[in-house]
Amino acid sequence: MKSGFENSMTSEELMALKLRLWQMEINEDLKKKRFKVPVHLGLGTEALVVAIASAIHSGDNLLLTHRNAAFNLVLAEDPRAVVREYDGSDDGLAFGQLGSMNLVNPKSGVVYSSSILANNISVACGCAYGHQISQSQNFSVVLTGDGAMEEGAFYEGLVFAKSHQLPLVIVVDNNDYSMASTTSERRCEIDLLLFCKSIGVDYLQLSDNDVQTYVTEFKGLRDAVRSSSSPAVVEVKTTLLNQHAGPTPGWPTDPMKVDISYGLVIEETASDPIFVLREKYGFKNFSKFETEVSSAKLNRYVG
Ligand SMILES: Cc1ncc(C[n+]2csc(CCOP(=O)(O)OP(=O)(O)O)c2C)c(N)n1
Ligand SMILES: [Mg+2]
Repeated sequence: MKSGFENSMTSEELMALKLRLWQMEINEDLKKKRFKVPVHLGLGTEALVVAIASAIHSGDNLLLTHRNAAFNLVLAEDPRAVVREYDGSDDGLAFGQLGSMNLVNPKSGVVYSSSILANNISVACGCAYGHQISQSQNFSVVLTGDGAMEEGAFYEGLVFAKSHQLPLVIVVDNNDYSMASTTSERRCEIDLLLFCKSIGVDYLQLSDNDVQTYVTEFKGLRDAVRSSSSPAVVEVKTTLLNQHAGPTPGWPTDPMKVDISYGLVIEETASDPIFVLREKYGFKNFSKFETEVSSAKLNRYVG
């Protein structure tokens, strides 16, 4: 819904725009088969990613999945170091040694990323246990997906975290897809609210793709988890606007089309957090912000 066309975006909203731009630039690189590693972009997850990045403090731990590109782009001191990592360059974020799916950046809080579904949840429990034992004021955030939550480690981790009252937030990025299958094609529904309730874990669902709402919620969650000394689950409904991995479109007749020359909005629905921003600020203001962030281009795309 339009809210009166404010004149300036918040820093987090501008960051979401930049993140969209960077991911679209990388998508153009992927179309040209630039990288030897498979990159899992998160077009459509910008609100979630920026909110988590803005909520974590120094000393907090962030544990990611194969779909870590957007997080690493936002959290790196220089997002170009992420691209250099995909190039396998020794001046990449991890000296060209980690590539994409396992990319970490401990300086920014990204202590672990795993391509093995749900294995990061067990590791996150260890991190949160560490905060508790050392009596630090930090917490840990672990990302998982609607596919990864089918793994046993998801349930074991949640029960362990609750049993030990760990300062841990488990974020389910629910895009309704695990590779090419939708949730209903592969399993029964899992009512996460009910499951969390059954073991006394707080549950929150986010779905409106509004960057600022997500920022407020994640910042509040950090305080809540720290003060209650109890884990929480956040299920975020997202729409992945790119293919599982690699370029979009992925083949000549692919119905999903992403092209940087069309501008930063990919889908004109509330499924696209960048469209939500355009609705909030109005077309004219949005075009101004789009121009403003173009100076932050990774400069790798030659049109
Ligand atoms: C234990 C394990 N099983 C299977 C795979 C193969 N695999 C890689 S990504 C993926 C889909 C994951 O879906 P989801 O957790 O929803 O994340 P999304 O890709 O949608 O972000 C699968 C099945 C794997 N990496 N690890
Ligand atoms: Mg998924």
